[in-house]
Amino acid sequence: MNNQHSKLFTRNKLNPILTADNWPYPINSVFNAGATLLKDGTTLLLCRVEDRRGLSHFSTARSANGVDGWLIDPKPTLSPDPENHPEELWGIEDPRITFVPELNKYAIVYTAYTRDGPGVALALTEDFINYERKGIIMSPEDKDAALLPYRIGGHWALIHRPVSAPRAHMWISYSPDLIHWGSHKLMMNARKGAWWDANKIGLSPPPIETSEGWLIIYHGVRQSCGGCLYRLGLALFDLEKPELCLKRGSEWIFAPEEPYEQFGDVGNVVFPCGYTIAPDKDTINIYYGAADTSIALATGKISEMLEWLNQHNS
Ligand code: BMA
Repeated sequence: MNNQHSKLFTRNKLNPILTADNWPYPINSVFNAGATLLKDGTTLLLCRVEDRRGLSHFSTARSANGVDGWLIDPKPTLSPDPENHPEELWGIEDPRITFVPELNKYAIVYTAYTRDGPGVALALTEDFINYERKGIIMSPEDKDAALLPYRIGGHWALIHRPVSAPRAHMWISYSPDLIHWGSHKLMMNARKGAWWDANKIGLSPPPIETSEGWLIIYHGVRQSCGGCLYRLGLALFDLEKPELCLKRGSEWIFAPEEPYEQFGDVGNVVFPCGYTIAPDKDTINIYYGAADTSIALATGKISEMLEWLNQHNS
């Protein structure tokens, strides 16, 4: 399909780049991966792996070029630990990675599937081998969260998506210590009516820092008789006051079009949780879960996303 929103991103010819068949142990599916570029240039994906009971854990996959030649953990790197962390009773899902220079650690913000629904949990790691869990930081029902890489006005900032049924909007909260969170502010609301992003939206990967502001890729969930349809949009927020929306795109920029996105355990889902940025500081590799079944890659340019927002600000 050659429509306008395809132009911002090019799907990789090798898509889907990771599937259950690549895994060194039996699993159901692998999708919704956090991503980061390690100091030696290796692309690391922290993959959500769903086992054959339906519960999820995380495994890492490493690649020199971010496309193929993946080295996958022979066993999970982070498994749910319900004995010590009861909030992880039904698994851990959808990790977002932020490197935090002040701590010299990666912050992993993920969904902990509690007895009462999904909540937001935080763990820190230096090496993706040992993890320091901080526990649940946003009670259920809340998900789609990521940490900003540095303090804003002395406070850490967390974007997240609490549910106030039947609607769900993006919020931002602040903390002096990564544990106690407050100063909650509505960041961006789901639109209403027939819009593609009506009723339910959420942050996709962590915000992208640009000279113009925090560039955010978010998902809109269209609920219809045929099921849910997950599509992606763009918005820009103030660097120093990230709850302040500067621009919001009218149209979606990426949607399920390929068979591996349309068909799977949950069809019609594209769900990025991570990206890497090339040394040119413009080329961006977006890693997304496709139909809750596999991991796919699309490449674009940050400059073109910002330009598109100028033209499609609603
Ligand atoms: C969302 C999240 C994602 C999932 C998507 C589609 O609510 O739970 O993990 O990919 O639904 O099923």
